[in-house]
Amino acid sequence: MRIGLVGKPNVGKSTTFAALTESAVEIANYPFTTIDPNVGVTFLPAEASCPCKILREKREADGRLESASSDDARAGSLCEPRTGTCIGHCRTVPVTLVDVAGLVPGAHEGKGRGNQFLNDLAQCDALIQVVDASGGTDIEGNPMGPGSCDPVEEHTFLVEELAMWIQGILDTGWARGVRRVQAEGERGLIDFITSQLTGIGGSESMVMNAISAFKNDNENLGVPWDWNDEVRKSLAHHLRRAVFPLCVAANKADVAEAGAWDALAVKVESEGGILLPTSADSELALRRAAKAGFIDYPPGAQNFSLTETGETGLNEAQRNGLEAIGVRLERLGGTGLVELVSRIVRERLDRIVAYPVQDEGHWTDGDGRVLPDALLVQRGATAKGLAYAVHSDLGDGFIRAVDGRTGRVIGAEHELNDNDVIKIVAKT
Ligand SMILES: Nc1nc2c(ncn2[C@@H]2O[C@H](COP(=O)(O)OP(=O)(O)O)[C@@H](O)[C@H]2O)c(=O)[nH]1
Ligand SMILES: [Mg+2]
Repeated sequence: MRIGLVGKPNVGKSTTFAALTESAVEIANYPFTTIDPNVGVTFLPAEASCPCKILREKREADGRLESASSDDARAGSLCEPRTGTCIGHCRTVPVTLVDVAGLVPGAHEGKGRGNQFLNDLAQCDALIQVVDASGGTDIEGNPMGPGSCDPVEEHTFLVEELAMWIQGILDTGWARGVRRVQAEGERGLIDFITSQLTGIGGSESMVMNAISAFKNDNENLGVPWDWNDEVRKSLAHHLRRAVFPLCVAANKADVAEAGAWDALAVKVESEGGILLPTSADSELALRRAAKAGFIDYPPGAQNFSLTETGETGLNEAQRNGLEAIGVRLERLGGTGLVELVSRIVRERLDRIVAYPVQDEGHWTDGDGRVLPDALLVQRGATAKGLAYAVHSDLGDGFIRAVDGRTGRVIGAEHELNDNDVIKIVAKT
């Protein structure tokens, strides 16, 4: 699962990236955080309580465990996550973020750092466009003073750039595509487009969805060999929406005027996206204060509280700074960042969380580690699909699975539910 941060310069992409990945790097020491400075891992709170809550309830009921003491740093959690954390049964799951710099006019033709930009983009499952909701910078990112630039224009520019990129990929083989349509009809069209787009993450089902939306949008289409540039551009837009769902962080919301992002929200939502107002620099300041031990600020929280260390250790200026951020949070309902990424994962990418284990009774791995992994899988994924997500050998050797909650044996095609605990039995 990989989400790209895109947008013109100076809108807050790197701030968003630093805020969302920094603490993660610290907590998990995740190996690929260091491979590339613009790729990192963020940890999102799972929607449902970690199944370790059930383990604790069972053990307490059996008299094998005292209830958690009020000074328990894990607030009752019993699991042992290999990555991320679990406090108070709030489990976090890893999502890779990429700071995709280099959007300039002509990026789709490789202008500027365009080629790097396109390579980074190609591997993403979804995109977040960070826009300057305060309208304080021009299209090249030069500071202009609030309200001097239109966020809708910023968004239109990006979606055009993306559509031109995809159209370029389609057009490269268009004559060949047309011959396939002449020989095989609609099937040929789907196969041709899918083969053109697999390199950037396009699948057959994405292409089919895009084509059907494209047909709904364009009456009297005629045959593909008659589709002019404008029609192919419309197709490219639909393909882009399917392959790269785009949501918007209306950033610098803290300094934007009320209503500054309303027009853009309408546009983004009409294209199937989500827009939330965000304040990346507030999130960054809060993560840093939390890391220093001054505040309690769990991921995704809408507010924070001073710790004892904070009460005694903060100087006047720091205290005032945090107070000012508190006022912003109140107005905006949080910094918006974790909520935006979480909603993209759940609603746009339709992911649920599954907990693979080796021991279906104790919910442990081979080393006795309790609920070591929380994996994001597509809603509708099967038990065998989960096996493949863990390891291809486990998928290839799949025999059956066991539902850890009920103890029932389930087959390869059994569809998983959110928060399932699953043991996979495979030939080795
Ligand atoms: N007021 C305000 N400024 C922000 C916010 N996020 C980022 N900035 C500032 O915007 C400028 C550009 O940020 P940066 O992350 O480097 O933008 P990038 O070029 O898109 O990566 C920096 O001065 C940030 O401190 C925000 O939420 N509110
Ligand atoms: Mg940057």
